[in-house]
Amino acid sequence: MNEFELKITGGTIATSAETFQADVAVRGTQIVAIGNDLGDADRVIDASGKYVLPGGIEAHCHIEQESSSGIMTADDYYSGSVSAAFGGNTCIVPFAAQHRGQTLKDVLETYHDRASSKSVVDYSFHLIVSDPTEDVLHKELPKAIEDGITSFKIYMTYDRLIVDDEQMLDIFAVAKRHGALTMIHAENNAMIKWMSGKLVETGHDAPKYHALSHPRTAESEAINRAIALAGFVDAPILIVHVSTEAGARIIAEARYDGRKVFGETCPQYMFLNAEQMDLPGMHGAKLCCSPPLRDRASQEEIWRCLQNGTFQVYSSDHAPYRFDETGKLNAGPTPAFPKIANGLPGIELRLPLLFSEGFMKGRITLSHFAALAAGNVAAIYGMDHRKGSITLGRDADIAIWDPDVQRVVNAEDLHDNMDYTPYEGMKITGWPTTVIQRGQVIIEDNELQVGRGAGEFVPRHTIDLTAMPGRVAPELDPARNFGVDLDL
Ligand code: DUC
Ligand code: ZN
Ligand code: ZN
Repeated sequence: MNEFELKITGGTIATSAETFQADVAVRGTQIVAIGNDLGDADRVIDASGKYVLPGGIEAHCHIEQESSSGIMTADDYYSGSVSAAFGGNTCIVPFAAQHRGQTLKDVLETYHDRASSKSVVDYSFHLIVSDPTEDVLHKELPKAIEDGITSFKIYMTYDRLIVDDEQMLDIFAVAKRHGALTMIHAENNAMIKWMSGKLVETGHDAPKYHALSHPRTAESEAINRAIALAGFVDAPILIVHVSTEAGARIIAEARYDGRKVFGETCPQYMFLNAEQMDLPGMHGAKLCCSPPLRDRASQEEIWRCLQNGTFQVYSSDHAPYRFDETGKLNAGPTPAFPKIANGLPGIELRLPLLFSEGFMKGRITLSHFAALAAGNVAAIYGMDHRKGSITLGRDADIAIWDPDVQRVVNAEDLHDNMDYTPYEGMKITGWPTTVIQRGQVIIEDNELQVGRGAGEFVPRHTIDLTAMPGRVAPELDPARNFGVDLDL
């Protein structure tokens, strides 16, 4: 009997912290040795000339989720997770969405059912909270956190999802008390409605006007407000899908001031721009997402904020709606832009795009790539006891990247259930050719090697804020408020 079940030899390993040459050995589901001259293994994978990186964790994706207007995403947990795996991911954290009137218990049961029999990669969920009743706040959220769902998303826009400032404070207080992280879709609802109304009234209702209807200031105003509200109770937040430099700057300043704020951006804000929405007929609908695409200058600014660490998280925001009546054109063949389903696919290309344009072109280091692919997300979302690094004792979740593979993006080659990709025709250098999850090869020779349901639910730990001490507002601090303890 050999000492190890699997050994990966000759590759260059990268973690968020370092890049080095070594072999990696796996026993059972875990990484048990890293070094040279390791013992024999049942199976040896030669990774000479390749990069041995942590399996990606896709922490922002919408899979088998009904939108607030009832449209189901094109991907279920099978196609979504298969597509994620082919793109070098071994774990996904999609949303379990509460629509008003639903209990979180029912929502979570539904999503556990959807995922457990289909997902080929490991998974957790972020809850979307749209109805923060007393029960939700004080019973259901604490229970969900106890069960390992330690993050939830709230919306500052969309009539059926929006929470007001007071509700945000309620949610932040619960998150802080129980060790959870609140993700925020930060856009000013009134500005979007006002602009959309004016544009449609004046006959500007083609898809490309979607980009104008979500002004940059709508994002920066909402980010500023979210940070002020969360900062008041000293709760940790993560601003998702940031699309503007102004928004990024507010996050960077808040972090400098000691606020517990994280930032996320997405490939669409780095690789696409609103000019590309100026297409005949309804084709611009393929690029309608919120926040919207911006201009070319903004693409460069978002790259800079990724390079300088303002964004710790880089996610696809995979929200797959096909270009047909099941998705983008759900409201009819020629809907005005406010009725077009919002979102872009990208779960399979998130990492290849960043590897090719970021690492291969010298914009980020391999370690920074590993951090953005997996390490940062694992630490921020409470999975780093198992995921996110090539480290002894962690799950053997590994993607082997071949820098010599060249591909031209073609929707037909992707494994999601979409009929287009916004990245069609882009040239990509480097691809994850072998993907390993908990020691089992799941992608090899361009083929899926496991069946439905090979993924497992990963309970997450509470949010570690050791390095983000922060402070509550003086009005909430018994040392400075006449001794009032509100016991938040
Ligand atoms: N927000 C998201 O996070 N994804 C898709 C659409 C949206 O508004
Ligand atoms: Zn959002
Ligand atoms: Zn999203």
